[in-house]
Amino acid sequence: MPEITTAPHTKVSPKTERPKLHKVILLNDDFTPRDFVVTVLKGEFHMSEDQAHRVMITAHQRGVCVVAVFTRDVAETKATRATEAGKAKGYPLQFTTEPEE
Ligand code: TYC
Repeated sequence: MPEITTAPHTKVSPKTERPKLHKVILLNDDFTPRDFVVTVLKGEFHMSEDQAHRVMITAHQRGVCVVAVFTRDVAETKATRATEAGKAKGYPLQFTTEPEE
């Protein structure tokens, strides 16, 4: 009987690592009008009226709400643009980003 020797299995490592996703987080404040928050969410994050209203109310009631996740660059750009939209109207509206675990 001929003996068959097989080469040891080598671990295949993926060539491209998946980029870590970053959360965009909406922070509540006491001054920004609710309707304005909804408008920004719809404009910058392409949400429906219903989705945007839900996210706004969650931040209003709990202090913060995760809006969406993106690659780091996109998350930071969107958070900056949305925060600037509030600033342009004199509102303290804030969006921040945080890496996902
Ligand atoms: N708390 C604000 C108000 O009562 C509305 C608001 C909701 C502001 C969510 C920011 O992320 C926010 N006018």
